[in-house]
Amino acid sequence: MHAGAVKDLSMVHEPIGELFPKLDESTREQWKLSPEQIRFFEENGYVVGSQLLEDTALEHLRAELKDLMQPGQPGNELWHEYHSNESTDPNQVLFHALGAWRIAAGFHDLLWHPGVVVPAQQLLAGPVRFWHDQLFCKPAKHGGVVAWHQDYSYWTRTAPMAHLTVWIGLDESTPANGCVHYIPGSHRWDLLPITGLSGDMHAIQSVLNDQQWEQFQQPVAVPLRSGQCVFHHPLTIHGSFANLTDVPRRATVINMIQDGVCSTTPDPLLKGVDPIPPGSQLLGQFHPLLSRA
Ligand SMILES: O=C(O)CCC(=O)C(=O)O
Repeated sequence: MHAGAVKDLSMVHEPIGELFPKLDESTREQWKLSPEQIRFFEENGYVVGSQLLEDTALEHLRAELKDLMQPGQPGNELWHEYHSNESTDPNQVLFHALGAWRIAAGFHDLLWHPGVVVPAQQLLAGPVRFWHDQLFCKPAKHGGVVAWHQDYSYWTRTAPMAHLTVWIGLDESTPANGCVHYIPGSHRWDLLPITGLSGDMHAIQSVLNDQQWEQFQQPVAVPLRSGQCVFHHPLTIHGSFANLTDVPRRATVINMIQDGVCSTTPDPLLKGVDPIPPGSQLLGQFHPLLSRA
């Protein structure tokens, strides 16, 4: 390792610390989604999950995040993507980065949180693998939007579509500070093209048909407590508005796949990783199995 380099935590495929509860058979039931929650997900394409993080864990992750958001921090070379501001407007800042789990122990261990893994096993109906993580942070007063999109528009380099996202708030999120909004039922729509993640909130409107346009008029805001989570389907349209309040809105996202999802491209799936040939499964250093059951 050269001076300033940090250990790449992607080589460790189990929790390193004690920050989060462990998954064991005696506690598995308490993390399960109820049949009503599963029905809600099937009907709407998203469902609010458990309170994953209490104060100590939240403070730990926020402290790690503060360091991760410093552009010159050690471990910089490990990011797959790093945008201090994904929008081009300094008054609409969206910090967005992929790869925190490789650099910071708390974000690493969060992948194995039973409140993530147990519901993911239920919703993906099988063993769960890690795809990648994301940080989405909007500063106070000049936080930008996350434009309406379907996650799978960005993921067609992997198939079949058996993906799941969990969004975990590191601050309380409200309609005022830019909580996530969903279009219920849009997980039954066809795949739409990429229309952009930042800047123009409504860019997706240009690709909607009349029926989709009508459904699009009824977005649902999902305000969450700090440390609470929400799961969504890879086709569910979602986005979040600007943050002009006096408080930040920071979140971390874990994207998961059912074990068996394959690469569809000879190119690297993420910047800085070896390619996985088309037709071969995602596995190895960057795609640990999070659960076997
Ligand atoms: O943080 C946000 O507002 C949106 C996050 C997002 O797009 C996602 O979880 O897929």
